[in-house]
Formats: sequence, C-alpha cells, structure tokens
Amino acid sequence: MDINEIKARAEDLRSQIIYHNNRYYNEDSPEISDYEYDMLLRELEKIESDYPQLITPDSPTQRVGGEAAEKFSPVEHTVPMESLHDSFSPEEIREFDRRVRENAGGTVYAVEPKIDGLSVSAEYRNGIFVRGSTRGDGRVGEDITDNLKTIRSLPMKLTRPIPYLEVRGEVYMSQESFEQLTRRQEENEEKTFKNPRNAAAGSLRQKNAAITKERNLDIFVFNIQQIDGAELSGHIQSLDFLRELGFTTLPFYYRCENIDEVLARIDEIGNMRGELAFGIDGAVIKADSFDVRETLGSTAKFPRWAEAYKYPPEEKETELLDVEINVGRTGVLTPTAIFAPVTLAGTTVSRATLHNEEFIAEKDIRIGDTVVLRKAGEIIPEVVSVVRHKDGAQPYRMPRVCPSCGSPVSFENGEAALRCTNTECPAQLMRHMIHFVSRDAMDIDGLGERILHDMSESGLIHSPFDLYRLTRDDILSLEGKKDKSADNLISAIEKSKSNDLYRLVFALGIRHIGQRAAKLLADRFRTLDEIAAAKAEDILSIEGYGDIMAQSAADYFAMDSTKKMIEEIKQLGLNTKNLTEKQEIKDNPFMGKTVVITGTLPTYKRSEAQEIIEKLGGKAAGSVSKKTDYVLAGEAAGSKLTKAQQLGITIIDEDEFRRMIGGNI
Ligand code: 0OX
Repeated sequence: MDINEIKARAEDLRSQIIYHNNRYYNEDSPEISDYEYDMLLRELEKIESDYPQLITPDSPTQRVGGEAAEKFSPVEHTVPMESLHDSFSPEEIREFDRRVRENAGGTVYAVEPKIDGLSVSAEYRNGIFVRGSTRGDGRVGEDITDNLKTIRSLPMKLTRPIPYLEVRGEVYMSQESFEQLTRRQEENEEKTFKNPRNAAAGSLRQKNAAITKERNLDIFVFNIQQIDGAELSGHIQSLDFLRELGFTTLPFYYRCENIDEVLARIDEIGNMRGELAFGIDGAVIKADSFDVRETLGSTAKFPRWAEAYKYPPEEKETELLDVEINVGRTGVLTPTAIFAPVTLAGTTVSRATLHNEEFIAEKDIRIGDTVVLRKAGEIIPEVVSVVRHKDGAQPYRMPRVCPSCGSPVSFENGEAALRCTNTECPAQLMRHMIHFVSRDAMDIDGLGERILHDMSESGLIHSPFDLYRLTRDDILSLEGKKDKSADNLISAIEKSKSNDLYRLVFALGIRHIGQRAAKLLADRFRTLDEIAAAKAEDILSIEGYGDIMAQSAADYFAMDSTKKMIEEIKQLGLNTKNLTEKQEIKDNPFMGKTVVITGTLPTYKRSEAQEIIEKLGGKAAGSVSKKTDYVLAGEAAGSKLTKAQQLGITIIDEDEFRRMIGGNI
C-alpha cells in the first residue's frame, strides 16, 4: 500500500470506529462484537504508530472511551478512572512483565477476571454511601447516585465509619437476570438488548431509577480510588479490606509469583468462561504492590502497572440440520436453526435464531450447510457465516403460508418479519394464551403450555376469555385431570377476575404495550372503558409513551372486535377498574382542567409537573387546542406557546404554577 492508500484506510477505520462507538456507548446497541471492535482499533493504532504523521487530533485512539452523556449531571473524578491497555496474546503479556521488571524490579501479580459490565465509582462519607457516578471518559462521568442505590449488592452503610472512601467497581447483569429480562421483553415485543453488558448499561443510565431496580443489577468492587482513615500497601490486601467493609469484591483472584503463573491463571479463567454466572471479557493482570504501582505510574491513557488480556470469542463449525418456523403471539414467523449439537463457551448449543428472511438471505444460509457458530456476548448463539454449502443445497425461503394454520403470510409495513394473516391461527392463540395466563399478566396458576394445548385441541378454548366459561366437568374431561386439580384451576381462574386493571390490559397482548406501558394506561385512564375511549393523542401525552405505542393502543381499542371483547369481559365479571386508590384531593385550580406543559421548566421536570397536575385531578395533554385550560410554559417553549397565545389560553410559568398548587402537594 502506498501512503495515500494507508491514509485512506486510517480514515475508513476512524469513521467505522466512531460509528461503532456511538452504537456501543450511546445507543447500547452494538453491531459488531467487542473483539471485532478491538481489531479495528488495533489496526488503526498500528497505522498511527508506524505513520505518526497520520494521527489526527479527533482520532478515536486519542480518547479514553465513552463521553459523558448529557442526561445526568456531571461528576468530576478527582482520581481519574483509567482504562486498561488490551493484550491479545501471551507474548504481549510477557512484554508487559518485561517492562514492569525493567522499571520497577520484580513484583507479585494479581490476576482477576475482567467483568464485562460498566465501571462505576461509589463514594462513602463516615461509612454512608453518598454518591455514585459512571466512568464517562475517565475524568468526568455522570451522577447515577439514585440508580446505584437500587443495586442490592452495593452496601449503603459500611461496617466501619471510614471518614472517606471512594471505590471503583463493575456493575453487571447476571446471565440469569439477562435471560429473564430478554424473555420478558420478547413476550412484550419490546426491543431486547444484545448482551448482558448492554442491558446493564441501558438499565443503569435510566432517568427513572425504578426501572434500574427492576433490572436486578449487581456489582463487584475491585479498587480503592481514594481513602482517608486506613493505610494499605497492596491490591490483594485492599480487596480483603473491602470485603470486611461489606463490599462484594471480585468472586476470585489469584496471587502469582511470576509470569508463567500469570499465564496459567489467564488460561484457567479463560476455560471458566461460559460457566460463570456473569460475563467476562478477559482477565486483568495487576502489579500487587502499591509502591511498585507508584514507581510505574501511568501513560496518558493507561496505568503501566496493569494490563488486560482479551480472549477471542470461541467459534465452532457445525452442520445446519433444519430450519424450524415458530409462530408468535402476534403471528410473527420466526425461523430457528437446528444444528448438530456443539459445545460453545461451556454449554451445548443446538439451536439459534435466524431472525428473519433478510438475515437468511444476507448470509445465504441453506439447509445442510456447514456454518460457523459463536456466542454473542458469550450467551446467545448466532450464526457467523456459512463455510460451505452442501452439494445441491437450494437457497432457503421462508414459507408463504403459516405452518400452523395454512393461512397466507405477509410482510407488514415494510417490516422484515413475516406474519400469519389469520387472527384465529391456533399457534397464535397458543402464544396468546400463554401470555394471558403468565405471571406478569393475569397470573393464573396451574395453566401450563401442555394443558392449554389440550384445552385448545379438545375445542374447550378459542380465546383467553373462554377460560372463564370452563366448568369443573370440562377440566375433568381432559386427560390426567383429577378432582383436586380441577378445583384448584377453577379457583385460580376465578381469582384472576379481580386482578388490577393493568394486568388485564397487559394480558390483552396489544402490540408494543408491555407491562409498564399497560400500567401507565391504567393509571392515567382508570377504567377499561376510559382507556378504550382515549384518542392516540391523549395516550401520547403520557410520559413514557411514543408515537408507535400510542397509535398501537388506539388502533387496538378502535377495532370492533375489541369493543365486543370489552363487553364480553364485563359480562364475565372481570374487574375493569384501577384498584389502586387515587389520593383524596382538595378542590384546587387544576381539578378537571387540561394543562399542556411546554419548554424547560426551571426546577420541575416535565414528568414531575405532569404528575402533580394529575394528582390534583387535572389532565396533562400533549397538544394545545381550544379545550386546553392552561399552558405551563418554560424556557425555549416553541410552537405550542405560540398556538396558546393565538387561542387566548391562559399561560402560566413555574412560579404561578407553584402558587396555584398552593398547599395541595
Ligand atoms: C473489570 C476490571 C476493570 C483499575 C485501574 C485500571 C483498571 N472490568 O473487572 N478494571 C480494573 O482495574 C482498573 N480491574 C478489573 N477487574
């Protein structure tokens, strides 16, 4: 390559890296594996080190990592939260050791797993947790105190009132919590996270800490950043000390006398991958002695006393035996690859989703192919590529009829997914039934997939509401059902009639309406009839609702079949009211009034002001019309304010708003 080609390659790498940085740090939705990303960065670093004249000030190699986002207030790190330099081979680790010995003499090393999560800082005064922040770019992070408070494994009070302590740890989501979250998101047709790390990132940087809490995050603490009130001389000693204070430190770490021991431990940790309850993306090797660390110091970006070792993702070849098509609750046909079983990252893999027809065509996947499999984020198996086609194998095409009911299938609204067009499709009914009775929905005990299947086969149920018409004899007519279990089932079904409204709304299985969205609907409109009468714009004014969700809910309730179903629900005696009491409210200027909030208020967040208006019996709407009573306007209020002025609507600012609330809140 001549210098112009090299320059062009560097530019190409830079733009790829910047793009993937954004997908990773800001959108929590990476497109390539960490390993592939590391390889891009490596190649760029190599070019820049061979041709320093090609380094640009905005090159991603010149920055430490993610930039602090604007959602949260900034926290300056007094002690920088440095990142680790990556090694990809034992030779590089030996080089690291050589540099350490040359500059600081011999040292004991600690080798530990590199947890695949997010680095955070937690500060304590007199033993009490006072502030938490993300790493950000290493110098300035984001204040996530409230979010960290929801993590049960982070102590809020230490066993000793150390005057001041700042620790660093890695927040992560366990494999189990990730799988649970993914299952829930899939059931609700919500976007899923690619891997536990992204799920942890997306959950931690939530403005609403209640969401963080639901996500079950955990933390391993691995470093003391600052301390007043204790003297420590080495890493392993400080981990022991942190444990005594009540922290969950790294689950294992090894003391190594020399580099051969270090490499053996790195191998050992590598072999554990896939069997651990948490994801790791490498191992970390650290000089143990704090004196040695001080002697070595840091470069502009990394400490010289620590090094990360990154394992390549495990990949295996196997044969694609078949493609199975499943029909989901909303009729989506999903292709699943069935492989000759292989062991990958500790578990046997024989299935992987092929997503949709587009994915299959892009990789030209055919039955009989030899394919490369790997586990994305160490967990979810995915087809990386096709190695070779079997002789005579034909391109795979998704069926054009539903494999369950034989009805035609079609692509809707330019989506990649194929859907069965038959609303009465038995496979859809099954998925719908399973969702309806599930724990987060109507929570009916004793109705597993098997019995629902039997009920459907014997014609006892054609819709979820047929459950409420079942008699004891109906249930006894099913194979293997005894008196007692029939009684239990009848009473579980009966009990579910008095569920709170949001459960019923969620159970309906409206596209894009998950449990949280269902709860918001029930809280806002209070009865099923009111929800059904709401217009898309009323629904859109609910904080947390976007266009697609609001339109989906409005379309669903506008259907004649839904209207009929609501009558049926009432006839069957299911509760259709929100059972959570609204607070008793005194008469006040917002009672029964419609208020539109626009612009940025000086102190209230929009959601807070909205909540207050609703608590006072008012309605917060999304757009200004003649029916609007007040417009609460803050800074940079735009077209809504102009429209309100044109319509002569009373405009109030935050001060006026506070006066109007008076002693009510
Ligand atoms: C981890 C992890 C991350 C301390 C100073 C530079 C890096 N993800 O598990 N970082 C560090 O060390 C810091 N150790 C770890 N185990």
